[in-house]
Amino acid sequence: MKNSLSIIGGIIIIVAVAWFAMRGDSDDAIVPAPTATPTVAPSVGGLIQLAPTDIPAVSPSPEASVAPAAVTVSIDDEGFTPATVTVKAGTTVTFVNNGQALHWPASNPHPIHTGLSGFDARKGLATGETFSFTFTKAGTFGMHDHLNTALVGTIVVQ
Ligand SMILES: [Cu+2]
Repeated sequence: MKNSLSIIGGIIIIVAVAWFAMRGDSDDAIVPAPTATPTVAPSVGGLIQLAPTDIPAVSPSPEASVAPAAVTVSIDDEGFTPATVTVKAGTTVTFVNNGQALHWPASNPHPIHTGLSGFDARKGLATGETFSFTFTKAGTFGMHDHLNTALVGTIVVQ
């Protein structure tokens, strides 16, 4: 009993001394401490310098893959090929008669052809003959063979 009391008393004394000592240390350390913690972050610069190795290879010019500004559409006795043509505004489309009969490509509606002003061959094309039209107005335009209205197609201008 006496031993345990003295042990407890010793512990209390040690703790008290330690607390007092630490308190004293911290009081003394308050002045120098702030100067030790500030600005420490220049190592980030090292990471930034690693970045150049990640630069990808030079990519091919996207302009190189732009669709040609001239497209040919065949009209024969079966119809338009292709029946649906998608072009960018400003594209000139040349219609060529690859059939035996006369073919007359024109804008819908038949027979007035007012869907797209100017898109009208104004005559039947003989075999091998062509009619060209430059599509400048964006939209979707129906077309047909004015001499055989069963032959139809679509021009999509983007
Ligand atoms: Cu017509």
